[in-house]
Amino acid sequence: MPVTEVIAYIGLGSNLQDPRSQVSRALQALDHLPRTRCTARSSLYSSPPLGPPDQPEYVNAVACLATGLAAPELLAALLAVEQTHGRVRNGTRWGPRTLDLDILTYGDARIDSPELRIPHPGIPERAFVLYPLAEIAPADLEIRGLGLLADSLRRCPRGELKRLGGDA
Ligand code: A4P
Ligand code: MG
Repeated sequence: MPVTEVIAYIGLGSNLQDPRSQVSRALQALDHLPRTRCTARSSLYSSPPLGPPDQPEYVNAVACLATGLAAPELLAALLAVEQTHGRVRNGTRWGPRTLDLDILTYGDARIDSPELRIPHPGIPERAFVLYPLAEIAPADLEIRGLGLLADSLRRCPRGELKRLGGDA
């Protein structure tokens, strides 16, 4: 048994090969990571692509994990889940993908290496992260170096983000 568990929020995104199913299955996979429990899942959301516009809409969600994995171990486990979902990296930044799993926060850790940046720097301006995160996070969640989630949310219009019906 791990001595301490850390709360980590994970952003999920997909825009290829039945994105809804990719995200739903990935949410289940997160609950099966070693020394990890998924304690909350947001609804699924659809949003237009951030980045190159000539790609399909995304399905996004956020999950809350209680994990005994160290941050680099968690990243390795998430990359392995992406692989089982057929993720192919062709070098295009923000290009289409079957599954993307980002560590948004890991406790109150701040990590700044090329392999791992925590908190994820895109959080404050991404409606597809902020709104699902706010669905499952405490109202007063503070993100290290970025401030209160509630403040980011107020500054970020919902835009074309849509909550999808049905089960995650
Ligand atoms: N990496 C560094 N920090 C992290 C972190 N906190 N979590 C490294 C996960 N990975 C992290 O990622 C490249 C490397 O980032 C990883 O190997 C890891 O070591 P990648 O997934 O191959 O590249 P990427 O995702 O194309 O680039 P990037 O900059 O991570 O993009 P984002 O921020 O993940 O954004 N539009 C909509 N509507 N919805 C989306 O979900 N997602 C993206 C990707 C773009 N547009 C989108 C969406
Ligand atoms: Mg990514």
